[in-house]
Amino acid sequence: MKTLLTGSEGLVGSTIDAQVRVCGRKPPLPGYKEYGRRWVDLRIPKDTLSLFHETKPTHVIHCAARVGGLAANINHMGEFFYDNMMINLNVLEAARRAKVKKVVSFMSTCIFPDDVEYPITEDKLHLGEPHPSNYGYSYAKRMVEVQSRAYNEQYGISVSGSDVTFNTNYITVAPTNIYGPKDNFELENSHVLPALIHKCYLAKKHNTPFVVWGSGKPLREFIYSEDVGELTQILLEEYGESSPVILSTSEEHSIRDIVIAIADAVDFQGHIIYDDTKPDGQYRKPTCNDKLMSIVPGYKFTPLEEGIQKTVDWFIENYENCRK
Ligand code: GFB
Repeated sequence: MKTLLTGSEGLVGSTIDAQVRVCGRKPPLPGYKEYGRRWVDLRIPKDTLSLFHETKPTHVIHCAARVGGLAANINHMGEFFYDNMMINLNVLEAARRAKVKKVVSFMSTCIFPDDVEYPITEDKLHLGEPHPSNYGYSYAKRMVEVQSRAYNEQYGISVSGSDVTFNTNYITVAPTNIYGPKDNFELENSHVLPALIHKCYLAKKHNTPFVVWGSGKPLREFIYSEDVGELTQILLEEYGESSPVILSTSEEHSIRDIVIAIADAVDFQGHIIYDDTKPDGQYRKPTCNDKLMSIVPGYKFTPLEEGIQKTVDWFIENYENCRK
């Protein structure tokens, strides 16, 4: 099994990279010809094809994407659509041409319809418009599920006489809000949890108020990056259906709950302000994780307080060099 990991520098990719042996980005792995590490622009078809031609993986964990929080999605709607469409089209087509058996591609729970009966389940993916704050990203990500399903249908199995060959078995996962060490902690364009950790750290350092966007009332489900890494490996090896799997704790927390947990973890005693000139975005997107739990019964998720403390400790320890 030779696994190519795309997006290995990102939050999920770097976590998985630390957890599993991957090829295609580290020279050399035992039993694998030396392959120099180079950054590949996966939006360019020929560069993506040559990456697969050179690394010849049997499996792909496809984490690479153009991602960002609420503000980034609102301000870069067209780029988020184009970049993610090109990355996904190129990676899956290059995988197919390189005869890759298994690909697991990442979507997200924010791409599900905004007006849908809750809780969100995998079968509701295409039952309506995504939230207006991130429809560019959402439609591009939904297409990776369509492309995976279409490839499995056309190329999945080939029969000649009595011989049956299993070819593409491409699956998709839809994690809820992922957080953890090695995230992007940039103040304007990152996701809520890392952005608030950075803001709380600066508020404590400069004795200024800790400013939170919106009302703090919206609800979110959070999953720790190391749990996503473990679950992805299990699904890569044990799950083979075309329909997606939601990766979620299915535990909702208000933004205010998160603010309090972060203030505790940073030991911030100062003033907290909710800036209602900033958007709340989607009010909630509660998910049902029954399908995931049927595949990994009894899986123990990292408790939110523990994950936040680990992330805060990592951020403070790596403040000089982390993405911020
Ligand atoms: O992670 P986030 O930016 O995006 O969270 P989504 C936005 C929520 O956090 C809104 C509140 O309710 C914001 O009002 N919030 C409060 C903040 N303070 C801040 C802050 O300083 N920064 C940010 N960013 N938010 C994401 C998608 O949607 O869902 C991702 O953008 C991904 O691509 C993820 O799919 C699952 O949670 O709204």
